[in-house]
Amino acid sequence: MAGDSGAADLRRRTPVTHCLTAGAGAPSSSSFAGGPFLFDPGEFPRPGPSALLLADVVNRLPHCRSATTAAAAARPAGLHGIPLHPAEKRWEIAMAHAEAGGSLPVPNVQALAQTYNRSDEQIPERYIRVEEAAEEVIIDHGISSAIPIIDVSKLLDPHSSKEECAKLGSACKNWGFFQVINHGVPNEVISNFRNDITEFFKQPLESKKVYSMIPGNLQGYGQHFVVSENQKLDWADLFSLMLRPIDSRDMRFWPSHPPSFRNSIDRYSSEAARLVSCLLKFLAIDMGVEPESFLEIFRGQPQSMRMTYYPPCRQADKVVGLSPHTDRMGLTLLLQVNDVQGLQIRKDGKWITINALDGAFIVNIGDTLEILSNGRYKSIEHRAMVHPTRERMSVAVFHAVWRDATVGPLPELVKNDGEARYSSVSYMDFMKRFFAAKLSGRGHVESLKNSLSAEMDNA
Ligand SMILES: O=C(O)CCC(=O)C(=O)O
Repeated sequence: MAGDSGAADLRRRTPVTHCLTAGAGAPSSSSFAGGPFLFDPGEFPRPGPSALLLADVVNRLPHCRSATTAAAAARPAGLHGIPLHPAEKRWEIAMAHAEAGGSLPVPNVQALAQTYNRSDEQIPERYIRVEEAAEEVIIDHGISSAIPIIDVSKLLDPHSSKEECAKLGSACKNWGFFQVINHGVPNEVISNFRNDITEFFKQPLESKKVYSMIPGNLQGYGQHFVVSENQKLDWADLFSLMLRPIDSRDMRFWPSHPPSFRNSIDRYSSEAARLVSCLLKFLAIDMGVEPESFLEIFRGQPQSMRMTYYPPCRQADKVVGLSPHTDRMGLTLLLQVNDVQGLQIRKDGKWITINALDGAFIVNIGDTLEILSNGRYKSIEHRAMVHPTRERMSVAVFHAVWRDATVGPLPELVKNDGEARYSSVSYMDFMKRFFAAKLSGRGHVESLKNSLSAEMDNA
């Protein structure tokens, strides 16, 4: 297990009071995406004047696009190929998170559910989403089972590889979602991880609150994507962690209970990264691009995870567990933690329920991969719904391109297609756009399409 076993307690001992944007002096705050960005100087030692300039620049957000360029010019040489000092690397990672934004604080949903599920009182208005919850859903099991199932052992077998790879490509083009079986991730890794997640959420609220998100930081227990006081809210609590590269891990947020949790997260993370690399290699083959150079875009295998806890809701027909969204990353590996179904994907304008197969992972294409593929693969809108009497848990592990990558169509594909169907932006700009908006269906990826059309119209 990577990491310091006592580090979770550090957070309780070391108050997080130092403000990154304040320069080297006393704590202060600056407003960014709904809150000050606070950080712990002990965890992220200040590397030097160039990074201070970068911090200063972030203080001037929302002009962050040009600011990032200015900061890049002033940054340590590591970005241009010369290795960074570890402190500088951690600083950069902290900056990436800060720039990605934060969320307005909202009530804990598990606690709300305990109160409202026991009374006849209507749940708070901000959670009532009757129209959305009533949108047409196809529950027919025939259609659900039509979601492609990809057999990884067949991908790896020379006799069946070509055929299974074509099936994989077709799944990404027509569905953007598929399930993988015979994936080689040991059962024991999955079941330990599931047990520990279940144990974690079972704890009293006070024990979980130790890991609450810090404003402006995306890790920990709380909520994402709440950008306005009037916004409707999801019936779920989230817990997010950065998993890879290893030095992006902030052990303050890694739960120390149950005691095996850190180890089970670490093992699951390695297995997920291995499986996703394998799938990416076959996607490169399907697209006709060089696998090695395609995998380079995912250098260091940046990986984050979101565990979502959906409490039961007496008025389940009036709430949404997780708003319709697409994933911004490359590939997502989703594991349903218990046997309560709730994932729905939008196909041809209708919601379709997905029945997660026992022992399988659900994999989906994210916005980045849709763009890299120049629109061959589809990042599909999905949402999660809530059960009236049973809790539901899921864990999504997101795999991103490395943070200095450009998110844009692969040149080989543009050449082939005769046009780039999306704008190219730096990964940092891409992240800022994503977090600046609340979860909004395909809005994020469509905006990149539209900006290209607008550029062309203005040309
Ligand atoms: O809970 C689910 O099934 C979906 C989770 C999800 O889409 C996410 O975490 O992004």
